[in-house]
Amino acid sequence: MRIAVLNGPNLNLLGSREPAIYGRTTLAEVDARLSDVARELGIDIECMQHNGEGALVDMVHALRGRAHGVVVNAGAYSHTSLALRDALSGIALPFVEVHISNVYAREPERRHSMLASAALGVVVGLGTHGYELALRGLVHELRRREADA
Ligand code: CA2
Repeated sequence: MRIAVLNGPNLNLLGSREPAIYGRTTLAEVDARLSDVARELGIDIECMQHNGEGALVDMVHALRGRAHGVVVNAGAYSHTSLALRDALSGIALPFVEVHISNVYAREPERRHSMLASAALGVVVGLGTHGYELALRGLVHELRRREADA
């Protein structure tokens, strides 16, 4: 089983700025932790980050036939990008949306997600640990589906 982990704009800055909101863990540390969890679960993961909306759409398209599911923190594009939702829906892979911060406790414009209605699930406000929870939840669900098939 292969899971893709996609991060969107500015998440490359994790750990360096705004620690009160996003914590002190870097994206490289998040990716390293997810690799350990993937090994424990016996799956393959690939972690990617891009700042551009079109590049993220291209990355999603490239997952078709290569991945079984996606963990995605699309950053600010989560709130705006119909294109990204179309891409995720288009490849028809289950995905879990992650937000490090509790977007519902922040500015009103962060309270709506373009992706959530198409997601298998959403993990919000649990810091960078949310990526691990999303990965474990996604793999659990994919294995349940495999067992039912
Ligand atoms: O809470 C999240 O994970 C967000 O997806 C993060 C996005 C924000 O636009 C969403 O509303 C919620 C922002 C990512 C920017 O990350 C930074 C990290 C450190 C310093 C500056 C930005």
